[in-house]
Amino acid sequence: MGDYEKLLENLNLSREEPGAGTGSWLKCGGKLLHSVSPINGEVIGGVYTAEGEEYERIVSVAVDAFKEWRNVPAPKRGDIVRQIGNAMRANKEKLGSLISLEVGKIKTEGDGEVQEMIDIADFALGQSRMLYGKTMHSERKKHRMYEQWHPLGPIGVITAFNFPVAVWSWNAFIALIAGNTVIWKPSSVAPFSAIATMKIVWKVLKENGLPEGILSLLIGKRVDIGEALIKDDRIPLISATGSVSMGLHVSKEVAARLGRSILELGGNNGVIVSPSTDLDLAVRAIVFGALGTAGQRCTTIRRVIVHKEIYKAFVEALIQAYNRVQIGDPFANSTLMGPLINHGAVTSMQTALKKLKDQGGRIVYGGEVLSGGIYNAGTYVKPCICEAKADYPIVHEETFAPILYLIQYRTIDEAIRYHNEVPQGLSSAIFTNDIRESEIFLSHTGSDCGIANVNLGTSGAEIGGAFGGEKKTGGGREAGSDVWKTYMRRQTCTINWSNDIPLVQGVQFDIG
Ligand code: UN1
Repeated sequence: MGDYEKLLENLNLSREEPGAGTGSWLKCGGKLLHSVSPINGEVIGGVYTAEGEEYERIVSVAVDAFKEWRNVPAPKRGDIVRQIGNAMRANKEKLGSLISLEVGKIKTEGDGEVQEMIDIADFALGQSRMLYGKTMHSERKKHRMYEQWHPLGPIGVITAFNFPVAVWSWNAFIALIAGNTVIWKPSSVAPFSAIATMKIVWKVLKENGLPEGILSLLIGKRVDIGEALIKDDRIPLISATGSVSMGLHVSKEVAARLGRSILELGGNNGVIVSPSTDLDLAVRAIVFGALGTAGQRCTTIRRVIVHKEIYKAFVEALIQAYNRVQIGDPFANSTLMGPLINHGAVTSMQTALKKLKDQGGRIVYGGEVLSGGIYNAGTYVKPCICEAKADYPIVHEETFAPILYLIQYRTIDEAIRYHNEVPQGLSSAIFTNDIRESEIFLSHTGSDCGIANVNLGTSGAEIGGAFGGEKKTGGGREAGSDVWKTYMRRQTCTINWSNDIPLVQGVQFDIG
């Protein structure tokens, strides 16, 4: 896993860092939070957590900064994001390594996560010149009507461990070009990735003579800091990524103050494998979809609904492919799957497998916790392939681990019914060479997810589209397309340039 002390040094990180700041660091009164690498269980360093006093300071500085930042013309805001993207380019290798070290994803995925930040920075730069509003023809003579988009305010972004920095950037860079300031509460499992990112972006903001509070960081306990953030009336929008139970709580609290929220919660993504498919292509895509990030993406493939006719051939090909996947040090070139995030994740994988067996399912490959050498960290598992029925309760749950449930089907209608039967609705795919099946899948009676793909897996979405899903996934959308609108305040304007006051809807109100 290389010389990580050197890595920290190259990213200007010390072994102990404060966990809150607005452009410079605050002295934090809270406990020291240790960041532990899942690769070998070693402590990377400690972060002092924020408490109430630091929280107040962060929010008030972000509120003040908003008043200045909203006056910077949108294309100029885009230029700042362009410079941030370039700073990410310059730091891609180092930051990618830190992400791999802290959350255990393989190095190419760690670097890929930084690339995702660069991509959204480029997108946001273009979007900064395209915050278009519509014009309408007024029904009244000599009146003009149009809509415009204004900045919203300081926004709160809560992110999960599995994409410790990219998901922040989808939100932050779009929020920035929209004229908002951003307060980020990252996962407490990946604080160093967040701190390193802040150090890179603050440098750019400082070089441009911008005030503090445009991009802030707040690492602290969910019970105090997280709760304060979601309940705070000064923060008109909260964007949160994480579990369904977390999302339910956030949405209730934000709705209770009539705030706006963007929720990107659990996925339980299914793919349908039709008899017409190119089996080799399907298997290759499914292995990446199921085992990329060790099955810890919200877009991970968890269910494969396979036609009965090709089931046997599919399972054999899949097992052969799983056998070729090397599990181990995420920094080794040959490794395709690193560790799970921590022992808790290993335990919940084992619990899910026990439930599967109790409910009548069968493990056909893997599932065990690995030991010996690097595996002694206790975070490495053999990925698991299981036979299941679509209606098992465990199949309807999202377990954040490399467990793949195989379900057989006979007709395309049955396959789609199985597919849509789970409470979550993030991402989906069909592997088919039959154009009618693919159109059924993409139609309004087909997949009920926010993302629907043909002949590729459910994960690895590009930033250019809107990212998010339906049902218990929360309904939020982040990243590309016209998602920027959620981060802005729409205003409809009517201008009367006549000498009369004509009223609409036939209302007469003549005061003589
Ligand atoms: C997540 O797991 O929360 O589509 C985000 C993907 C990545 C993002 C995943 N681009 O798999």
